Amino acid sequence: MINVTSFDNKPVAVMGLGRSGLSAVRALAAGGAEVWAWDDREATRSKAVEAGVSLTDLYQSDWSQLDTLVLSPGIPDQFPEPHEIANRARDAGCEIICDVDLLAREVAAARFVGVSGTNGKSTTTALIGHILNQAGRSVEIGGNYGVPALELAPLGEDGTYVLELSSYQLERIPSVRLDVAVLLNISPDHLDRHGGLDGYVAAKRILFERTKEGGQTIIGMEDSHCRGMSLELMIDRGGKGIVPISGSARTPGGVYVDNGTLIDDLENQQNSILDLRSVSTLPGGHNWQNAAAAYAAARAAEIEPDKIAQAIQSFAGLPHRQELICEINGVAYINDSKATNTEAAAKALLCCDNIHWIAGGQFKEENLGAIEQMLPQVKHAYLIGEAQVQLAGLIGSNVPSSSCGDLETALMAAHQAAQEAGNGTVLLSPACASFDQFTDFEQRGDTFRDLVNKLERGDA
Ligand code: UMA
Repeated sequence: MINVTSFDNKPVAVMGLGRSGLSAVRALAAGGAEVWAWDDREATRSKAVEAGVSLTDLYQSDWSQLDTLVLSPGIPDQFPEPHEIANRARDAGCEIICDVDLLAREVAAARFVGVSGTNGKSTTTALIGHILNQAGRSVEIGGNYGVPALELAPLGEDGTYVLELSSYQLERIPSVRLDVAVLLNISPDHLDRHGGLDGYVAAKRILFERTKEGGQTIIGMEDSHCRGMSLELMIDRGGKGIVPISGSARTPGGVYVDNGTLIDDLENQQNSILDLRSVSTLPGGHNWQNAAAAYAAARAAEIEPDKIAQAIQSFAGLPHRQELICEINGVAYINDSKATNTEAAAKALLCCDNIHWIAGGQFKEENLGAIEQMLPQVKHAYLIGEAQVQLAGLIGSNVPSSSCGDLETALMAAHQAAQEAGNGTVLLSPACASFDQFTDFEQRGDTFRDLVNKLERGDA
Protein backbone atom coordinates (compact mmCIF):
# COMPACT_ATOMS: atom_id res chain seq x y z
CA MET A 1 0.00 0.00 0.00
CA ILE A 2 1.10 3.60 -0.61
CA ASN A 3 1.03 6.09 2.28
CA VAL A 4 -0.30 9.34 0.84
CA THR A 5 1.52 12.09 2.72
CA SER A 6 0.41 15.13 0.71
CA PHE A 7 -2.55 15.79 3.04
CA ASP A 8 -0.66 15.40 6.33
CA ASN A 9 -2.77 17.01 9.09
CA LYS A 10 -5.23 18.38 6.55
CA PRO A 11 -8.86 17.34 5.96
CA VAL A 12 -9.68 15.58 2.68
CA ALA A 13 -13.06 14.24 1.55
CA VAL A 14 -13.47 10.73 0.11
CA MET A 15 -16.86 9.99 -1.45
CA GLY A 16 -17.66 6.37 -2.37
CA LEU A 17 -16.28 3.53 -0.26
CA GLY A 18 -16.01 0.77 -2.84
CA ARG A 19 -12.68 -0.74 -3.84
CA SER A 20 -10.94 2.48 -4.84
CA GLY A 21 -12.53 4.68 -2.13
CA LEU A 22 -11.65 2.34 0.72
CA SER A 23 -8.05 2.05 -0.38
CA ALA A 24 -7.86 5.87 -0.69
CA VAL A 25 -9.16 6.24 2.87
CA ARG A 26 -6.56 3.81 4.18
CA ALA A 27 -3.68 5.35 2.21
CA LEU A 28 -4.60 8.92 3.21
CA ALA A 29 -5.05 8.00 6.89
CA ALA A 30 -1.70 6.18 6.90
CA GLY A 31 -0.08 9.35 5.54
CA GLY A 32 -1.50 11.49 8.35
CA ALA A 33 -4.57 13.03 6.65
CA GLU A 34 -7.82 13.81 8.44
CA VAL A 35 -10.12 11.75 6.20
CA TRP A 36 -13.81 12.62 5.85
CA ALA A 37 -15.25 9.45 4.31
CA TRP A 38 -18.81 8.82 3.15
CA ASP A 39 -20.90 6.54 0.93
CA ASP A 40 -24.58 6.81 -0.02
CA ARG A 41 -25.27 3.14 0.68
CA GLU A 42 -25.91 2.29 4.29
CA ALA A 43 -24.69 -1.28 3.87
CA THR A 44 -21.40 -0.02 2.41
CA ARG A 45 -21.00 2.47 5.26
CA SER A 46 -21.51 -0.32 7.79
CA LYS A 47 -18.91 -2.48 6.03
CA ALA A 48 -16.48 0.45 6.02
CA VAL A 49 -16.99 0.98 9.76
CA GLU A 50 -16.31 -2.73 10.31
CA ALA A 51 -13.07 -2.25 8.34
CA GLY A 52 -12.05 0.51 10.77
CA VAL A 53 -13.11 3.58 8.76
CA SER A 54 -14.63 6.48 10.70
CA LEU A 55 -17.42 8.20 8.79
CA THR A 56 -18.20 11.88 8.22
CA ASP A 57 -21.52 12.80 6.63
CA LEU A 58 -20.36 14.87 3.66
CA TYR A 59 -23.90 16.22 3.20
CA GLN A 60 -23.60 17.89 6.61
CA SER A 61 -19.95 18.96 6.34
CA ASP A 62 -18.41 22.41 6.26
CA TRP A 63 -16.94 22.38 2.77
CA SER A 64 -15.08 25.64 3.30
CA GLN A 65 -12.49 23.60 5.26
CA LEU A 66 -11.75 21.31 2.30
CA ASP A 67 -9.81 21.80 -0.88
CA THR A 68 -9.95 18.27 -2.34
CA LEU A 69 -12.63 15.66 -2.99
CA VAL A 70 -11.48 12.13 -3.87
CA LEU A 71 -14.52 10.95 -5.81
CA SER A 72 -14.87 7.27 -6.77
CA PRO A 73 -14.61 6.80 -10.53
CA GLY A 74 -18.13 5.36 -10.77
CA ILE A 75 -19.79 8.44 -9.21
CA PRO A 76 -20.68 11.05 -11.86
CA ASP A 77 -19.69 14.68 -11.47
CA GLN A 78 -21.25 15.92 -14.72
CA PHE A 79 -23.40 13.47 -16.69
CA PRO A 80 -26.05 12.10 -16.65
CA GLU A 81 -26.36 14.36 -13.59
CA PRO A 82 -23.71 15.68 -11.25
CA HIS A 83 -23.76 13.94 -7.88
CA GLU A 84 -24.78 16.35 -5.13
CA ILE A 85 -21.45 15.96 -3.32
CA ALA A 86 -19.59 16.83 -6.55
CA ASN A 87 -21.70 19.99 -6.80
CA ARG A 88 -20.90 20.91 -3.21
CA ALA A 89 -17.20 20.35 -3.84
CA ARG A 90 -17.26 22.51 -6.95
CA ASP A 91 -19.22 25.28 -5.24
CA ALA A 92 -16.56 25.30 -2.50
CA GLY A 93 -13.77 25.50 -5.11
CA CYS A 94 -12.48 21.98 -4.32
CA GLU A 95 -10.45 19.98 -6.78
CA ILE A 96 -12.12 16.66 -7.75
CA ILE A 97 -9.64 13.82 -8.22
CA CYS A 98 -9.54 10.01 -7.95
CA ASP A 99 -7.18 7.58 -6.23
CA VAL A 100 -4.87 7.36 -9.28
CA ASP A 101 -4.02 11.04 -8.89
CA LEU A 102 -2.99 10.46 -5.28
CA LEU A 103 -0.63 7.70 -6.43
CA ALA A 104 0.97 9.99 -9.01
CA ARG A 105 1.53 12.73 -6.40
CA GLU A 106 3.16 10.32 -3.99
CA VAL A 107 5.53 8.36 -6.22
CA ALA A 108 6.31 10.92 -8.88
CA ALA A 109 9.83 9.57 -9.46
CA ALA A 110 8.61 6.22 -10.84
CA ARG A 111 7.84 5.61 -14.53
CA PHE A 112 4.18 5.57 -15.50
CA VAL A 113 2.56 3.70 -18.38
CA GLY A 114 -1.15 4.48 -18.89
CA VAL A 115 -3.34 2.19 -20.98
CA SER A 116 -6.77 3.21 -22.20
CA GLY A 117 -9.25 2.39 -24.97
CA THR A 118 -12.73 0.93 -25.13
CA ASN A 119 -11.62 -2.70 -25.36
CA GLY A 120 -8.43 -4.62 -24.63
CA LYS A 121 -7.16 -2.35 -21.81
CA SER A 122 -6.85 -5.07 -19.18
CA THR A 123 -5.14 -7.60 -21.45
CA THR A 124 -2.68 -4.98 -22.68
CA THR A 125 -1.99 -3.73 -19.15
CA ALA A 126 -1.35 -7.29 -17.94
CA LEU A 127 0.80 -8.11 -20.96
CA ILE A 128 2.99 -5.00 -20.55
CA GLY A 129 3.36 -5.84 -16.85
CA HIS A 130 4.28 -9.43 -17.71
CA ILE A 131 6.90 -8.39 -20.28
CA LEU A 132 8.52 -5.86 -17.92
CA ASN A 133 8.48 -8.42 -15.14
CA GLN A 134 10.08 -11.10 -17.32
CA ALA A 135 12.77 -8.58 -18.27
CA GLY A 136 13.62 -8.23 -14.58
CA ARG A 137 12.07 -4.79 -14.14
CA SER A 138 10.37 -3.68 -10.97
CA VAL A 139 6.71 -3.28 -12.00
CA GLU A 140 3.24 -2.91 -10.49
CA ILE A 141 -0.03 -3.14 -12.44
CA GLY A 142 -3.41 -1.81 -11.39
CA GLY A 143 -5.97 0.98 -11.77
CA ASN A 144 -9.23 0.16 -13.52
CA TYR A 145 -7.65 -3.29 -13.96
CA GLY A 146 -9.10 -4.14 -10.55
CA VAL A 147 -6.28 -3.48 -8.12
CA PRO A 148 -6.84 0.07 -6.82
CA ALA A 149 -3.87 2.32 -7.57
CA LEU A 150 -3.09 2.94 -3.89
CA GLU A 151 -3.00 -0.79 -3.10
CA LEU A 152 0.13 -1.09 -5.25
CA ALA A 153 3.58 -1.26 -3.72
CA PRO A 154 5.71 1.90 -3.54
CA LEU A 155 8.29 2.06 -6.36
CA GLY A 156 11.29 4.31 -6.84
CA GLU A 157 12.71 5.80 -10.02
CA ASP A 158 13.73 2.38 -11.33
CA GLY A 159 10.14 1.09 -11.01
CA THR A 160 7.19 1.27 -13.42
CA TYR A 161 3.49 1.51 -12.73
CA VAL A 162 1.39 0.12 -15.57
CA LEU A 163 -2.09 1.52 -15.05
CA GLU A 164 -5.29 0.69 -16.86
CA LEU A 165 -7.12 4.03 -17.04
CA SER A 166 -10.86 4.20 -17.67
CA SER A 167 -12.55 7.22 -19.20
CA TYR A 168 -13.98 7.86 -15.72
CA GLN A 169 -10.52 7.99 -14.15
CA LEU A 170 -8.97 10.03 -16.97
CA GLU A 171 -11.20 12.96 -16.02
CA ARG A 172 -9.81 12.97 -12.46
CA ILE A 173 -6.02 12.68 -12.77
CA PRO A 174 -4.62 16.23 -13.14
CA SER A 175 -1.24 15.31 -11.55
CA VAL A 176 -0.48 12.20 -13.61
CA ARG A 177 2.52 12.46 -15.99
CA LEU A 178 2.86 9.42 -18.23
CA ASP A 179 6.12 8.24 -19.75
CA VAL A 180 4.12 6.06 -22.13
CA ALA A 181 0.47 6.52 -23.09
CA VAL A 182 -1.35 3.72 -24.92
CA LEU A 183 -4.71 4.35 -26.59
CA LEU A 184 -5.94 1.12 -28.16
CA ASN A 185 -9.27 1.96 -29.74
CA ILE A 186 -12.47 3.94 -29.35
CA SER A 187 -16.00 2.75 -29.96
CA PRO A 188 -19.17 4.08 -28.29
CA ASP A 189 -19.33 3.18 -24.59
CA HIS A 190 -20.36 4.90 -21.34
CA LEU A 191 -22.16 7.55 -23.41
CA ASP A 192 -24.60 8.49 -20.63
CA ARG A 193 -21.70 9.18 -18.30
CA HIS A 194 -19.91 11.46 -20.77
CA GLY A 195 -22.94 13.23 -22.25
CA GLY A 196 -22.52 11.46 -25.62
CA LEU A 197 -19.79 10.25 -27.95
CA ASP A 198 -17.97 13.60 -28.15
CA GLY A 199 -17.65 13.67 -24.36
CA TYR A 200 -16.37 10.08 -24.33
CA VAL A 201 -13.77 10.83 -27.01
CA ALA A 202 -12.75 14.01 -25.15
CA ALA A 203 -12.19 11.96 -21.98
CA LYS A 204 -9.91 9.56 -23.88
CA ARG A 205 -7.99 12.52 -25.34
CA ILE A 206 -6.97 13.52 -21.78
CA LEU A 207 -4.53 10.59 -21.94
CA PHE A 208 -2.32 12.64 -24.29
CA GLU A 209 -2.57 15.77 -22.15
CA ARG A 210 -1.22 13.69 -19.26
CA THR A 211 1.81 12.47 -21.22
CA LYS A 212 5.22 13.90 -20.23
CA GLU A 213 7.11 16.06 -22.66
CA GLY A 214 9.35 13.62 -24.53
CA GLY A 215 7.05 10.70 -23.59
CA GLN A 216 5.80 8.12 -26.08
CA THR A 217 2.25 7.85 -27.38
CA ILE A 218 1.20 4.48 -28.76
CA ILE A 219 -2.04 4.65 -30.66
CA GLY A 220 -4.24 2.10 -32.46
CA MET A 221 -5.01 2.79 -36.12
CA GLU A 222 -8.10 0.65 -36.48
CA ASP A 223 -10.87 3.16 -35.86
CA SER A 224 -11.53 6.62 -37.20
CA HIS A 225 -11.47 8.35 -33.79
CA CYS A 226 -7.96 7.10 -32.99
CA ARG A 227 -6.73 7.72 -36.54
CA GLY A 228 -8.03 11.30 -36.30
CA MET A 229 -6.32 11.81 -32.94
CA SER A 230 -3.02 10.44 -34.23
CA LEU A 231 -3.10 12.96 -37.08
CA GLU A 232 -3.72 15.78 -34.60
CA LEU A 233 -0.82 14.56 -32.46
CA MET A 234 1.48 14.24 -35.48
CA ILE A 235 0.80 17.89 -36.30
CA ASP A 236 1.09 19.08 -32.66
CA ARG A 237 4.29 17.19 -31.90
CA GLY A 238 5.93 17.30 -35.32
CA GLY A 239 5.63 13.51 -35.57
CA LYS A 240 7.82 12.90 -32.49
CA GLY A 241 7.10 10.15 -29.97
CA ILE A 242 4.04 8.77 -31.75
CA VAL A 243 3.93 5.05 -32.46
CA PRO A 244 1.06 3.80 -34.63
CA ILE A 245 0.02 0.22 -34.01
CA SER A 246 -2.36 -2.23 -35.65
CA GLY A 247 -3.39 -5.86 -35.38
CA SER A 248 -4.32 -6.09 -39.04
CA ALA A 249 -2.85 -3.36 -41.26
CA ARG A 250 0.62 -2.07 -42.05
CA THR A 251 1.50 1.00 -39.96
CA PRO A 252 4.77 2.45 -41.30
CA GLY A 253 7.13 3.53 -38.53
CA GLY A 254 5.12 1.60 -35.95
CA VAL A 255 4.34 -1.93 -34.80
CA TYR A 256 1.79 -4.05 -36.62
CA VAL A 257 0.68 -7.58 -37.33
CA ASP A 258 0.76 -8.95 -40.84
CA ASN A 259 -1.11 -12.24 -41.26
CA GLY A 260 -0.39 -13.15 -37.65
CA THR A 261 3.27 -12.06 -37.67
CA LEU A 262 4.25 -9.26 -35.30
CA ILE A 263 6.35 -6.73 -37.22
CA ASP A 264 8.60 -4.08 -35.67
CA ASP A 265 8.86 -1.16 -38.10
CA LEU A 266 9.93 1.39 -35.48
CA GLU A 267 13.15 1.97 -37.39
CA ASN A 268 11.56 1.31 -40.78
CA GLN A 269 13.20 -2.14 -40.94
CA GLN A 270 10.03 -4.28 -40.96
CA ASN A 271 11.61 -6.85 -38.62
CA SER A 272 9.54 -10.01 -38.05
CA ILE A 273 9.36 -10.64 -34.31
CA LEU A 274 6.93 -13.47 -33.61
CA ASP A 275 4.15 -15.58 -35.12
CA LEU A 276 1.25 -14.64 -32.84
CA ARG A 277 -0.89 -17.49 -34.23
CA SER A 278 1.14 -19.76 -31.96
CA VAL A 279 0.17 -17.78 -28.83
CA SER A 280 -3.09 -19.42 -27.72
CA THR A 281 -3.72 -16.88 -24.93
CA LEU A 282 -3.93 -14.02 -27.46
CA PRO A 283 -6.47 -15.21 -30.07
CA GLY A 284 -7.80 -12.94 -32.82
CA GLY A 285 -6.86 -9.67 -34.48
CA HIS A 286 -7.95 -7.57 -31.49
CA ASN A 287 -5.48 -9.44 -29.26
CA TRP A 288 -2.81 -9.04 -31.92
CA GLN A 289 -3.35 -5.30 -31.65
CA ASN A 290 -2.97 -5.61 -27.87
CA ALA A 291 0.29 -7.51 -28.44
CA ALA A 292 1.53 -4.81 -30.84
CA ALA A 293 0.75 -2.13 -28.24
CA ALA A 294 2.49 -4.07 -25.46
CA TYR A 295 5.51 -4.70 -27.70
CA ALA A 296 5.77 -0.96 -28.48
CA ALA A 297 5.46 -0.07 -24.76
CA ALA A 298 8.21 -2.57 -23.90
CA ARG A 299 10.46 -1.20 -26.67
CA ALA A 300 9.89 2.28 -25.18
CA ALA A 301 11.32 0.80 -21.96
CA GLU A 302 14.34 -0.36 -24.00
CA ILE A 303 13.68 -4.08 -23.67
CA GLU A 304 15.27 -6.21 -26.41
CA PRO A 305 12.90 -7.54 -29.12
CA ASP A 306 13.79 -11.21 -28.50
CA LYS A 307 13.08 -10.85 -24.77
CA ILE A 308 9.71 -9.29 -25.55
CA ALA A 309 8.87 -12.11 -27.97
CA GLN A 310 9.71 -14.73 -25.33
CA ALA A 311 7.60 -12.96 -22.72
CA ILE A 312 4.59 -12.69 -25.06
CA GLN A 313 4.78 -16.45 -25.61
CA SER A 314 4.66 -17.13 -21.87
CA PHE A 315 1.70 -14.80 -21.22
CA ALA A 316 -0.96 -16.73 -19.30
CA GLY A 317 -3.95 -14.62 -20.46
CA LEU A 318 -6.63 -13.14 -18.22
CA PRO A 319 -9.77 -14.62 -16.72
CA HIS A 320 -13.10 -13.61 -18.30
CA ARG A 321 -11.48 -12.62 -21.62
CA GLN A 322 -11.91 -15.42 -24.12
CA GLU A 323 -10.82 -17.74 -21.31
CA LEU A 324 -10.89 -21.36 -22.47
CA ILE A 325 -12.27 -23.21 -19.44
CA CYS A 326 -12.13 -26.73 -20.87
CA GLU A 327 -13.17 -28.96 -23.73
CA ILE A 328 -15.84 -31.60 -23.17
CA ASN A 329 -16.16 -34.23 -25.93
CA GLY A 330 -14.73 -31.88 -28.55
CA VAL A 331 -16.84 -28.86 -27.51
CA ALA A 332 -14.92 -25.81 -26.22
CA TYR A 333 -16.37 -23.80 -23.30
CA ILE A 334 -15.23 -20.17 -23.31
CA ASN A 335 -15.78 -17.51 -20.65
CA ASP A 336 -15.77 -14.03 -22.20
CA SER A 337 -17.83 -12.36 -19.46
CA LYS A 338 -15.75 -9.17 -19.78
CA ALA A 339 -17.43 -8.52 -23.17
CA THR A 340 -19.95 -5.99 -21.90
CA ASN A 341 -20.58 -4.33 -25.27
CA THR A 342 -21.25 -5.44 -28.87
CA GLU A 343 -17.80 -4.51 -30.14
CA ALA A 344 -16.11 -6.80 -27.59
CA ALA A 345 -18.55 -9.68 -28.11
CA ALA A 346 -18.12 -9.46 -31.91
CA LYS A 347 -14.38 -10.01 -31.44
CA ALA A 348 -14.94 -13.24 -29.53
CA LEU A 349 -17.56 -14.44 -32.03
CA LEU A 350 -15.03 -13.85 -34.82
CA CYS A 351 -12.58 -16.27 -33.17
CA CYS A 352 -14.98 -19.26 -32.85
CA ASP A 353 -17.01 -21.59 -35.10
CA ASN A 354 -20.36 -23.33 -34.64
CA ILE A 355 -21.16 -21.14 -31.69
CA HIS A 356 -23.74 -21.77 -29.02
CA TRP A 357 -23.79 -18.18 -27.85
CA ILE A 358 -24.92 -17.06 -24.40
CA ALA A 359 -25.66 -13.33 -24.31
CA GLY A 360 -27.70 -10.78 -22.41
CA GLY A 361 -27.85 -8.75 -19.23
CA GLN A 362 -28.23 -4.97 -19.39
CA PHE A 363 -27.92 -3.85 -23.01
CA LYS A 364 -26.29 -0.40 -23.38
CA GLU A 365 -26.70 0.05 -27.15
CA GLU A 366 -29.44 0.41 -29.74
CA ASN A 367 -28.44 -2.25 -32.25
CA LEU A 368 -26.16 -5.26 -32.61
CA GLY A 369 -23.41 -3.21 -34.26
CA ALA A 370 -20.40 -5.35 -35.20
CA ILE A 371 -22.16 -8.53 -34.03
CA GLU A 372 -24.50 -8.39 -37.03
CA GLN A 373 -21.73 -9.63 -39.37
CA MET A 374 -20.82 -12.47 -36.99
CA LEU A 375 -24.31 -13.95 -36.75
CA PRO A 376 -23.66 -16.56 -39.49
CA GLN A 377 -21.15 -18.19 -37.08
CA VAL A 378 -23.87 -18.60 -34.45
CA LYS A 379 -25.82 -21.89 -34.34
CA HIS A 380 -28.16 -20.75 -31.59
CA ALA A 381 -28.36 -17.76 -29.21
CA TYR A 382 -29.30 -18.42 -25.57
CA LEU A 383 -30.47 -15.12 -24.09
CA ILE A 384 -30.58 -14.03 -20.47
CA GLY A 385 -31.39 -11.09 -18.24
CA GLU A 386 -33.19 -7.80 -18.78
CA ALA A 387 -32.18 -7.60 -22.45
CA GLN A 388 -33.33 -11.06 -23.55
CA VAL A 389 -36.45 -9.88 -25.36
CA GLN A 390 -34.73 -6.88 -26.94
CA LEU A 391 -31.81 -9.04 -28.13
CA ALA A 392 -34.16 -11.69 -29.55
CA GLY A 393 -35.87 -8.93 -31.55
CA LEU A 394 -32.54 -7.57 -32.83
CA ILE A 395 -31.25 -11.03 -33.77
CA GLY A 396 -34.48 -11.70 -35.70
CA SER A 397 -35.28 -14.94 -37.47
CA ASN A 398 -31.93 -15.54 -39.21
CA VAL A 399 -30.46 -17.23 -36.16
CA PRO A 400 -32.54 -19.39 -33.80
CA SER A 401 -32.67 -17.98 -30.28
CA SER A 402 -34.22 -18.89 -26.93
CA SER A 403 -35.04 -16.68 -23.97
CA CYS A 404 -33.53 -18.62 -21.05
CA GLY A 405 -33.84 -16.10 -18.22
CA ASP A 406 -30.73 -16.94 -16.24
CA LEU A 407 -27.18 -18.08 -16.91
CA GLU A 408 -27.55 -21.62 -15.58
CA THR A 409 -30.60 -22.35 -17.75
CA ALA A 410 -28.82 -20.88 -20.77
CA LEU A 411 -25.67 -22.93 -20.16
CA MET A 412 -27.61 -26.19 -19.74
CA ALA A 413 -29.49 -25.61 -22.99
CA ALA A 414 -26.32 -24.62 -24.87
CA HIS A 415 -24.41 -27.57 -23.43
CA GLN A 416 -27.06 -30.08 -24.44
CA ALA A 417 -27.27 -28.76 -28.01
CA ALA A 418 -23.49 -28.54 -28.45
CA GLN A 419 -22.96 -32.04 -27.06
CA GLU A 420 -25.59 -33.42 -29.43
CA ALA A 421 -23.77 -31.76 -32.34
CA GLY A 422 -20.45 -33.12 -30.98
CA ASN A 423 -18.42 -30.04 -31.91
CA GLY A 424 -18.29 -26.26 -31.76
CA THR A 425 -18.12 -23.77 -28.92
CA VAL A 426 -20.27 -22.79 -25.96
CA LEU A 427 -19.40 -19.12 -25.63
CA LEU A 428 -20.45 -16.73 -22.87
CA SER A 429 -19.86 -13.33 -24.47
CA PRO A 430 -22.80 -11.29 -23.20
CA ALA A 431 -22.47 -7.94 -25.08
CA CYS A 432 -24.19 -6.53 -22.00
CA ALA A 433 -23.43 -5.27 -18.51
CA SER A 434 -24.02 -7.79 -15.73
CA PHE A 435 -25.60 -5.65 -13.03
CA ASP A 436 -29.18 -6.93 -13.45
CA GLN A 437 -28.22 -10.42 -12.24
CA PHE A 438 -24.67 -10.21 -10.86
CA THR A 439 -22.52 -7.80 -8.85
CA ASP A 440 -20.12 -7.44 -11.77
CA PHE A 441 -18.75 -9.20 -14.86
CA GLU A 442 -16.30 -11.10 -12.66
CA GLN A 443 -19.06 -12.73 -10.61
CA ARG A 444 -20.90 -13.58 -13.86
CA GLY A 445 -17.77 -15.19 -15.32
CA ASP A 446 -16.92 -17.04 -12.10
CA THR A 447 -20.47 -18.45 -11.98
CA PHE A 448 -20.16 -19.64 -15.59
CA ARG A 449 -16.75 -21.22 -14.91
CA ASP A 450 -18.05 -23.03 -11.80
CA LEU A 451 -21.03 -24.40 -13.72
CA VAL A 452 -18.84 -25.55 -16.61
CA ASN A 453 -16.41 -27.23 -14.22
CA LYS A 454 -19.36 -29.12 -12.71
CA LEU A 455 -20.40 -30.23 -16.20
CA GLU A 456 -16.87 -31.43 -16.87
CA ARG A 457 -16.83 -33.42 -13.65
CA GLY A 458 -20.29 -34.80 -14.47
CA ASP A 459 -21.75 -33.19 -11.29
CA ALA A 460 -24.41 -31.07 -12.98
N1 UMA B 1 -21.69 5.34 -4.66
C1 UMA B 1 -22.26 6.36 -3.90
N2 UMA B 1 -23.13 7.19 -4.51
C2 UMA B 1 -23.48 7.05 -5.82
C3 UMA B 1 -22.89 6.02 -6.58
C4 UMA B 1 -22.00 5.17 -5.96
O1 UMA B 1 -21.98 6.51 -2.71
O2 UMA B 1 -24.29 7.85 -6.31
C5 UMA B 1 -20.77 4.43 -4.00
C6 UMA B 1 -21.24 2.98 -4.03
O3 UMA B 1 -22.13 2.72 -2.96
C7 UMA B 1 -19.94 2.21 -3.90
C8 UMA B 1 -18.91 3.16 -4.53
O4 UMA B 1 -19.53 4.42 -4.71
O5 UMA B 1 -19.57 1.96 -2.57
C9 UMA B 1 -18.55 2.56 -5.89
O6 UMA B 1 -17.54 3.26 -6.47
P1 UMA B 1 -17.07 2.85 -7.95
O7 UMA B 1 -18.27 2.59 -8.80
O8 UMA B 1 -16.12 3.86 -8.45
O9 UMA B 1 -16.40 1.40 -7.74
P2 UMA B 1 -15.06 0.90 -7.07
O10 UMA B 1 -15.40 -0.33 -6.32
O11 UMA B 1 -14.31 1.96 -6.35
O12 UMA B 1 -14.28 0.42 -8.37
C10 UMA B 1 -13.57 1.36 -9.17
C11 UMA B 1 -13.86 1.06 -10.64
N3 UMA B 1 -15.29 1.13 -10.89
C12 UMA B 1 -15.82 1.94 -11.79
O13 UMA B 1 -15.17 2.69 -12.45
C13 UMA B 1 -17.30 1.88 -11.98
C14 UMA B 1 -13.35 -0.33 -11.00
O14 UMA B 1 -13.50 -0.52 -12.42
C15 UMA B 1 -11.87 -0.43 -10.67
O15 UMA B 1 -11.42 -1.75 -10.94
C16 UMA B 1 -11.68 -0.11 -9.19
O16 UMA B 1 -12.17 1.23 -8.91
C17 UMA B 1 -10.21 -0.12 -8.78
O17 UMA B 1 -9.49 0.90 -9.41
C18 UMA B 1 -14.48 -1.47 -12.81
C19 UMA B 1 -15.34 -0.92 -13.93
O18 UMA B 1 -16.43 -1.41 -14.15
C20 UMA B 1 -13.81 -2.73 -13.35
N4 UMA B 1 -14.85 0.09 -14.69
C21 UMA B 1 -15.55 0.61 -15.83
C22 UMA B 1 -15.22 -0.21 -17.08
O19 UMA B 1 -14.19 -0.91 -17.10
O20 UMA B 1 -15.98 -0.11 -18.06
C23 UMA B 1 -15.11 2.06 -16.06
